[in-house]
Amino acid sequence: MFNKLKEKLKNWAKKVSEKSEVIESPRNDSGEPEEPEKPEVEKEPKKIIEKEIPMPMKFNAGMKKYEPDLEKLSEVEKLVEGTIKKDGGKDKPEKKLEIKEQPKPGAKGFFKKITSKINKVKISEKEFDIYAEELEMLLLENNVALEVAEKIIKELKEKIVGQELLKKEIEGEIADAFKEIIKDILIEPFDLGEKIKEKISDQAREPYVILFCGINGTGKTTTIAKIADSLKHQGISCVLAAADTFRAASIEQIKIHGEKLGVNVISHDYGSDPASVGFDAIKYAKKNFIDCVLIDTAGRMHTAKNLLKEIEKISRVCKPDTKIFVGESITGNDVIEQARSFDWEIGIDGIILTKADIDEKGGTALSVGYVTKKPILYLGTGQEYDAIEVFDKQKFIKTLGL
Ligand SMILES: Nc1nc2c(ncn2[C@@H]2O[C@H](COP(=O)(O)OP(=O)(O)O)[C@@H](O)[C@H]2O)c(=O)[nH]1
Ligand SMILES: [Mg+2]
Repeated sequence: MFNKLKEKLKNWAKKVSEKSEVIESPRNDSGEPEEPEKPEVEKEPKKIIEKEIPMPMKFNAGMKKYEPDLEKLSEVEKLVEGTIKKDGGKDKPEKKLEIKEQPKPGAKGFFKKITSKINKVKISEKEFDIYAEELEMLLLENNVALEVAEKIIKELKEKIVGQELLKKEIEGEIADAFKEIIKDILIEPFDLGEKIKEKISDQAREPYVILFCGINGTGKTTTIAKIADSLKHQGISCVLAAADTFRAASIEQIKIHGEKLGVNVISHDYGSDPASVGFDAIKYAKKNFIDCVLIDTAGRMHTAKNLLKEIEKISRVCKPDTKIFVGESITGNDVIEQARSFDWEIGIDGIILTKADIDEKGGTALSVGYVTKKPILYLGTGQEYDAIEVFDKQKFIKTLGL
């Protein structure tokens, strides 16, 4: 789920990090980059004899004392003859013995050498603009709406341009900036179950009515069945209104779900007025103390005027507490246009994005809420009844690998 966007954002941050020039290393008084200082050398350097001289001893484990090894002893004699003068052995070795200078750990120069390796980078505006173009392309390719892509880029620019960042941390800094921006873009969803419980705890005992709308095949009927199942698990009783009287087999489809779930379905004939099906379902719920009415509707093209008028009538007659737009996560910018049309016509309260399980991109989920200013309430993640997730901002951000 959403793997493409996740991968692209990660690659982009990595690229910016790798290509950023190091601008900050220790400088001298005239502002020139300082050469790393050579380590200080001790005045009286320690001399190290690099050539190993074999010990003329053999360990005699049984006797627990050392015995001279005569063969080795003569070897050592030859070696020493070639390196030390015979005048008492006081002179320094000449040829074969090498002297190595040892740096003094903890000295000032040694410390400076380490600090010069801590590279800081500063991304200039010009540099950012080059990367920004690429970022905009990858966001658009992954279904992020143009206005959301522009917002992300503008805010990212404010957050990282001109900042002095440690080179090794730049990728993480960019990811953190993305995280904050996306957190801001996503609208906090409300808890549908809580809203229903709030209303039904009222003395009046009116059922909570939810109207589902969206174009053909987006998953409205399947989603209604999933929600009914989820509400049942929360102790909330439901009745379904088969108000899609338009599409062949739609009434049978919702009846099959009702049977499987043990939930009643109110239906009329094909071609009858969908508003009156919704109205009857509400009447039934009131009479039978059912907590919630879920109204299915016919899929309609968001551009078809008469069908939009029809949903407006259902909404006017049934006065739903919540109107939910159901759209496919995979359709990108189209789904935003659909949501806008339904919002314009009836004023939606929330969004359910279905088929997130087969959406590799993820940009729709990132932008549909921001553009419509309506929260995503659930993500549909498959065809089974439990394949629905409450939309969680933190979880979404994590899914994007941020
Ligand atoms: N993969 C996947 N398929 C889904 C999801 N939701 C619905 N579908 C499938 O989408 C198709 C259309 O669903 P349906 O509920 O009839 O759509 P409607 O025309 O809007 O009522 C069906 O085959 C569903 O099983 C989902 O979240 N993931
Ligand atoms: Mg349907």
